[in-house]
Amino acid sequence: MTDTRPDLVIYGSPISPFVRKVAGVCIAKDVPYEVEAINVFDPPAWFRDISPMKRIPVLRDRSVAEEGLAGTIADSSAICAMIEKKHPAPALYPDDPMALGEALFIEEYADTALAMAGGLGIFRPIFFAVSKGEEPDLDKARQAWNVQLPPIFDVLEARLGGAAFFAGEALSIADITVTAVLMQVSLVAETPLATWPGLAAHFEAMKALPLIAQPYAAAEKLVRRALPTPFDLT
Ligand SMILES: N[C@@H](CCC(=O)N[C@@H](CS)C(=O)NCC(=O)O)C(=O)O
Repeated sequence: MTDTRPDLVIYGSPISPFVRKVAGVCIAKDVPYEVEAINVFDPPAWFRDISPMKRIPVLRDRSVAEEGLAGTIADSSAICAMIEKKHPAPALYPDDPMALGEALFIEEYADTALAMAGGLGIFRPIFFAVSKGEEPDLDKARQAWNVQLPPIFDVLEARLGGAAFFAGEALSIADITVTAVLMQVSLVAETPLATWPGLAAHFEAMKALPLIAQPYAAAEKLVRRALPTPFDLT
């Protein structure tokens, strides 16, 4: 019997924006993948061996090895760059050197500054609490939305400069990463962006793309069980 399983396995959960970023890259390139569930807060021993920082996602390429360290890559940025090399079309990294640098900077900025404020500042204090039946820390979430995020949105608005894409003239890893990470807020809270019209237009356009919408729908299904309605943090 032939093996119909996809080569690429993403270990993690769609609730992670970094898992959704990798899934988005696979969808953009029409590369089959599957997500294998890992609870990163209580992972099996074999997962610790392939995730030195105990983080999701880790990618496995079954065409390289089915188990062990071989054939695995930790960190979403490393994973996405590997998928780009293996499946070059459509390109998600600009050719132009400056545009490439900008795309990689925006990816890093979203993975760090935006993820800290939106993920650690908003998603976790709400979702981790409600999924345990506890009261969410809305003060912390409101502080993140009203104080931590605006200067980050200012940077993104300025970098975008009213364009359709963050780097070069086409969809890139920068657009996918910003949207995947920003949608971590949408999972638990309303995300009004009227103060940043360029970013708002970009966010709306990106959300409509299947490469963003499909992984987000998988996350939303899980999150809505514990939190039927997102909060208003304004
Ligand atoms: N830079 C990493 C970040 C991955 C990351 O922080 N993942 C979170 C889930 S969204 C995680 O695994 N957290 C586990 C923990 O905090 O112990 C990447 O891009 O893959």
